[in-house]
Amino acid sequence: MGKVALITGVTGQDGAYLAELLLAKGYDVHGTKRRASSFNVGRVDHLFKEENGATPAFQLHHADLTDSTSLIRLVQDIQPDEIYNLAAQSHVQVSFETPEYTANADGTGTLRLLEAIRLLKLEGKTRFYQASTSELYGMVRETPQTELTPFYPRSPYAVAKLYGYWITVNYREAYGIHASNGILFNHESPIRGETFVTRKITRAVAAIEHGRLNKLSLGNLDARRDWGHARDYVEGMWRMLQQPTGDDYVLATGETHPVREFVTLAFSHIGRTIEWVGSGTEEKGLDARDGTLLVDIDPRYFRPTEVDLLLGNPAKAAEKLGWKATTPFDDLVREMVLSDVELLKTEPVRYSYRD
Ligand code: NDP
Ligand code: GDR
Repeated sequence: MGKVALITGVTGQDGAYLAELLLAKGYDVHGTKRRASSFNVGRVDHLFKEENGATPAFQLHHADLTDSTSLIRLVQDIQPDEIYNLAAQSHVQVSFETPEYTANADGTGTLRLLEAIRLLKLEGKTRFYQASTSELYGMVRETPQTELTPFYPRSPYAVAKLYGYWITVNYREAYGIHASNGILFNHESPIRGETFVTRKITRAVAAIEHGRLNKLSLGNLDARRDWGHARDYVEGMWRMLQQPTGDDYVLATGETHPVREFVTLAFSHIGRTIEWVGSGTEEKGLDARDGTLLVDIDPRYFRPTEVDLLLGNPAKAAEKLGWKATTPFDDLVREMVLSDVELLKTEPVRYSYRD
């Protein structure tokens, strides 16, 4: 019998990559989806297979992290060997607008899953992965950031994730659950959510290339992030749960780049060179050839409190898990731009290349 995994948030970026990885390893994979008024399983559609009457290796179930009963019932039915808790209201800026919901889903939601393991007496069987985040570091205290760097969250999202982090540690220590936190730095891909800055940039660059958009509007160009590829990071999640005991690990590339650099590089892949002029909210990115305005600043996208600099040290994951990020920054940006240029050839025109 192969192993059985439950992935909450399987319809998101990481869920899709992780499901693919686990299916390739012979797991039976169960994922959660939320009821929505439109089709929302596009990222995992290709994982469904006709099984000629046999139980499919990939199955979806309705559940919500804010609904204990749905989680308990699911864990009871599935009896998973591994739970990957990836579900979350994952957008930092949106968390300032929906702080209570974010706390409920991202903070208390983690507790609900851990309690399901405990109530069902699965402490000795079910291993647990919590999607923790470099946003926990928030205000810069030291760089590069390690598992020992103190946390100072700077958004309702990060504060909710702080609860998720510590309740995972607590259930490991109190009840002996094999529970691990992956403190993951930003990771991106061609299926990254369209409102995170990298994908917003690559979609806008593609839209400009196809003549569908004139300019890209962004917020803070000075923020620096340690950006890796999601495919590498889901491998790290799996490796954490294969260890003899639960623990906490940073997954990062060990390189940091400002948003401005991502933009410049992305435009270079459609043959446009950006010349940056002005500063602060007056900064603009012009086409170096003819001065066309390609990038401007919209204060709407600034956050009430910002995380200025993220740079991770993945030495522990390298030593204990044999893990390392394998995708160079340049390759990541190129892959995302080329994918969006291709996608927008056939995507119906959308007027919302912003946000
Ligand atoms: P996405 O936003 O792409 O996916 C989030 C998933 O959670 C989606 O499947 C979403 O469903 C689901 N979800 C949201 N709210 C609920 C809820 N209340 N109940 C059940 N499901 C819910 O995120 P990523 O794949 O990028 O990230 C995965 C996890 O890792 C998240 O927890 C995120 O906070 C964390 N993380 C991500 C990093 C990154 O750089 N990507 C870095 C560090 C941590 P739907 O599709 O219906 O919206
Ligand atoms: P982040 O990702 O907040 O790091 O959280 P995001 O891509 O949203 O922002 C990165 C940085 O870019 C700046 N920025 C903008 N961001 C967005 N979304 N839109 C803009 O127009 C824009 N302009 C500038 C932001 O201010 C920020 O500094 C992601 C999420 O995946 C979290 O779930 C995860 O925990 C962390 O990464 C690690």
